[in-house]
Amino acid sequence: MKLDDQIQKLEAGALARIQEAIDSEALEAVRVDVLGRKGSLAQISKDFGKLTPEERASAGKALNAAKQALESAFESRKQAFASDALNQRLRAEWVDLTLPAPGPRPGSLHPVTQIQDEIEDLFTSLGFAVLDGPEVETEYHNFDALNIPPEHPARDMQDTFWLEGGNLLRTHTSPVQVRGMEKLGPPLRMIAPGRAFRNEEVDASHEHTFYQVEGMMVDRDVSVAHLIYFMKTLLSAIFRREVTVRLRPGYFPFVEPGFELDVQCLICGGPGCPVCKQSGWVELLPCGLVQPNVLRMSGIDPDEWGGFAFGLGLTRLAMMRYGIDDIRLLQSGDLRFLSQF
Ligand code: FA5
Repeated sequence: MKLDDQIQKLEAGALARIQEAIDSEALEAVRVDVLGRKGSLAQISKDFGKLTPEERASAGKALNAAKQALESAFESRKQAFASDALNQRLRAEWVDLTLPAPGPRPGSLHPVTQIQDEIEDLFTSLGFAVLDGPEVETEYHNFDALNIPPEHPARDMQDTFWLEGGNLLRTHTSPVQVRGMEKLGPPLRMIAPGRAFRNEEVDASHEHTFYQVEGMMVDRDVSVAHLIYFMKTLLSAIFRREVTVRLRPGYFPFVEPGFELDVQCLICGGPGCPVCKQSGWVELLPCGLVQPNVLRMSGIDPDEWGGFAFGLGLTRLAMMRYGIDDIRLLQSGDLRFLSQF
């Protein structure tokens, strides 16, 4: 076969292979095979030496024409693959700019904050002031002024985080009673919600950091009847249903007589669970009539004035109200838990 004819045949075969290539890798393989340094066109040009000058001129022309035709066929096929790939990517990564933006994720108040707000609303409607006190307290306000002098065994009732310089992290909100009496004097109605800290083992119902609400009323002729009235009002406002409570004697040096108000465990309903330590009851609301020494130490004459005080376990109240069976969830920061409220 004449070299010109061979070139034409090679060109036709290569054009067909270019069209049949299924992707850019297959196309590149055909290009190397045909147009590469050791490709079929290069092989053919090796035979030019055997030709007459006329034949060589004609074959050279045919070779150049074939080379140009093949190069342009490669180029247009390559571009077709590139634009296919681009279209595919555009389809996959298409963004509808007309869609409305996702709205802000709504937050909600922490369950303890929700109940604290309700308690504040209730007591302000009953004429109580809402007071705040420092979390880093003096030994005097946390213990001495509450009739718990140094060496008093009642100091061991609350494991204390002592700080350098004799201060401490308050173990209860009761020091705010003292600050309230010092600042406002009698007659006095106040509550003080806030954090308390104890250096104790953490379990389903005990945290090292938890919330209490202190309450105090100082006036003339305050009796246990007043105390019970306010405790009942508080519990029915919070639970909005019948809850079983029991009142038993309780010892706190700053009240006399002192009581423990327990609520029947709303997690298990009574038979016992880890939250109520299998007892069926949860300590929620210790309270009592203010010990005369406490009034006296804050400059109030106990012969003229009397009072009641209580220290509600706010974190435990939140557990009872919402049926939370582990106190540690409340400060876990776990959004799966918190977003339920
Ligand atoms: C007191 O802290 C007294 N200051 C309360 C008081 C005030 C009595 C005024 C009389 C007059 P107590 O240690 O029992 O008492 O704690 C009060 C409440 O806080 C408990 O009933 C409980 O509900 C809650 N509490 C105590 N320790 C923890 C803890 N580690 N984790 C969660 N809640 C706790």
